[in-house]
Amino acid sequence: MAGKAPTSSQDFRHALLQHLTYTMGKDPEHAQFFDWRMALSHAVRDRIVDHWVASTRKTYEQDGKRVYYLSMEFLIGRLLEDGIVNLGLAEEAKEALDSFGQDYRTILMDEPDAALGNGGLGRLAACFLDSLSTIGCPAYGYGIRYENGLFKQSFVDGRQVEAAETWLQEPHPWEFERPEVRFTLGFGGDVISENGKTIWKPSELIQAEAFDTPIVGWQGRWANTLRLWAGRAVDPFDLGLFNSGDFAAASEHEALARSISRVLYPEDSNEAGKELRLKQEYFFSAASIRDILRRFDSKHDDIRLLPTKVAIQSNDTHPAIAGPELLRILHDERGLSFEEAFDITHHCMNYTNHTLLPEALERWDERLFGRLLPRHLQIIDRIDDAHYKAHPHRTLSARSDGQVKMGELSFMVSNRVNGVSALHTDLMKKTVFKELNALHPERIVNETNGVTPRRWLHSCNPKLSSLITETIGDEWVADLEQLKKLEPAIEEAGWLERFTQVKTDNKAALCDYVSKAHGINLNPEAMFDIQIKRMHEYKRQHLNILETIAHWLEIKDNPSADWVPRVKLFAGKAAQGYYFAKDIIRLINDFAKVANADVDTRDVLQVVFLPNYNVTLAERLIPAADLSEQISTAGKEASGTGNMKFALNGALTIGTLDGANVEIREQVGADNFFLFGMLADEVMQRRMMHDHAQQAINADPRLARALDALRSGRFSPEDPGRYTHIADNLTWSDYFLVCSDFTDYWRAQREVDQVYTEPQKWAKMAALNVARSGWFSSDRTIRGYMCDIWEAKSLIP
Ligand code: Z57
Repeated sequence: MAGKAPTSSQDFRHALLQHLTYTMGKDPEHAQFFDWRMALSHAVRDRIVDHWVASTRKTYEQDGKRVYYLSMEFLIGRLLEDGIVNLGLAEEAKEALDSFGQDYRTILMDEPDAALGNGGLGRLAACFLDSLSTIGCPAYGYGIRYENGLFKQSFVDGRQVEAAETWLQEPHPWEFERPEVRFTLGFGGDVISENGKTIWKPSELIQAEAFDTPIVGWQGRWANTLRLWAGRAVDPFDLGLFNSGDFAAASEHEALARSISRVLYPEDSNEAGKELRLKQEYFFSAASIRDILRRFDSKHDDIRLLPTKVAIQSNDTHPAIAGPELLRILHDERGLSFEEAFDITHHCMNYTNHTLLPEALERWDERLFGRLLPRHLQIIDRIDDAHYKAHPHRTLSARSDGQVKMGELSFMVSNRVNGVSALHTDLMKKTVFKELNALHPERIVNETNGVTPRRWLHSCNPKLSSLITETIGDEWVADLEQLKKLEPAIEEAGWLERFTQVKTDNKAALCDYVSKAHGINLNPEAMFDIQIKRMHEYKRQHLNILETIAHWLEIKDNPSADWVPRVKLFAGKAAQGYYFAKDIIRLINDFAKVANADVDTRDVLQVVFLPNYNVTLAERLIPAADLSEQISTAGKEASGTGNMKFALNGALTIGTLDGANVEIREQVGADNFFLFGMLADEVMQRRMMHDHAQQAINADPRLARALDALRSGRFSPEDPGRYTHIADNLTWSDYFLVCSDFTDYWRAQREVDQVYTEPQKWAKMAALNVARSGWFSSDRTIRGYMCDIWEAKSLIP
């Protein structure tokens, strides 16, 4: 691949100074962190652009099949370190900054996270972008350029408080505005018939403007584009109104148009159901479809070839309207028959399902849908009719009970539908898509999720990365299965000690950070037990805290016994309106306050809920973890990806047989995994028992005592009734079976304690987790999509 020759550190220093001077207009004497970060970003960006231009040129020349990954979320985090690491510029950058008396890490950490996502689904999209570029698959990510990303979380008296996130307030060096790439899109209006043709006449128009971010892969061999759409007014400013003195009304169009890309909906595994959300979905799907067709048309004049050049992946149902939109353009605007338009659409579209939770499956009221997208509603009916004709015995449809069902719709228009772990795919076939799967048994495939080893090991855990590279060479970074080669080394004299030292150092670094950022001194000798993920009842942070409370009570019974010291760390955001989840946060904070002040227990138990969980915080926490909490109710977590990051960084998992935990346990070995809890089918059985919670409580005095402690008000003396409703919920309803799994969770936790007292054994188990986690690379996942779903090829020779 062409591109600039490898740079010497002198060259890099020069580039940095050039940008500081001519891009930022600053003298080194007066430059702030921000100026240095921008100068460094531009110096790195220049090198990325060389690869990017070369890749784009090659994609056009070869005209291979392109992959289009449509996603409402891309949780990409910081990009500067990513670019530096992927291009191998770390040494040069450090030296260059050093020579100006600037601290490299401080500059890197000055960058705000691009938090254009909520959690797993958005982070998966970001890992996929990294892997697509590393593999050299020609691909575009398409999404929305939210002006405000995921809200910032802080705690006031232990309660979550949300504030707007403003990542674009400072200039963002990674994007290229493309004012020439604009599409006008419509909403509302009527559908009319004109000499046999159906025409949609929208009543409201809006423009989508493209912003491109280059995504460079490992060692710069390839770079793809993340194209994000921003809302713009067709007619931004009304001079007449302005001159008549109505200044606000004069800019109203622009304000309204911009509102479409203003905020990221903060729901995760939960439906938003708002009109603006549906508008966002159509806005970015329709703009992307136009862009895809424009690119195709520039080279081809036979639209029937579209499926040989275009594979579209819908990340969940959020972009599902892309299907009917493509169909509409082919049929209404380009004059293909409905059947042919459907056939072409069907061969381009694919859909990934990420949840079986009924409350997360998108459904739109047909009146709302018909008001915004009248023609699409008709097209959905025709898809339903066609499907019914082909399968007269089918009972479900994309539109029924006054709703448009985006899951069914996505299934019907897609060539492939995939789940995100083996268990999840299996359950998809047995539950939500049972009937559709029987009609189309070849359609559902599994692609177990993965994570990028560049960010989630090499970059976030440099010490472990160095140890691995010293042991087996550096090819593992782009070929993670090579971690297997560590297994013989684990047996060699001294290796496990070095491995343990890395963890110790990482824990010390985390202690340092927590002390500086939050004034809390953690015990670095303790086991670091971490649960970090979105707050949700199915993820059962309350199971964790309940067990912690029970354990604390036991320690208090006998403070001088030989307890295994633990630091329990939590982090995660709750959706603004999810009050139960917010109360669990508050409970953890309230309990932490009591426990951390307790002289009887504080040497062996500390509890901390770190605010504002984001990608950057995950990068600090995961390398320092001893124990990874993956304790969802079996059958509820589609996959999980944090679970993979922990195992890859040498944490042991305590977990249920849910999502990808099943495959992690298979890979690392049952002996190296702390399993507990009911299986997915046992969960379904148990829930039918009307008094499952009371039975569990009656059988386990520790559980009963922990619930009593909640009810006693001792964690909120100023408001003793604060947590009664949580205890009541668990006692009388407990949909997620916290009580029923408590006893076995307790047992597994004591086993964890036991093993932790044998450092050699623990270290070996942890090292085996690293050595056997190679399969969880998102490179493996993307190769699976390329082969089973997209029929796409790498363009790296
Ligand atoms: C989301 O982050 C996930 C599923 C959803 O339906 C929505 Br909406 C958001 C998550 C799953 O909960 C995880 O189990 C999974 O690992 C992740 O998507 C990526 O597949």
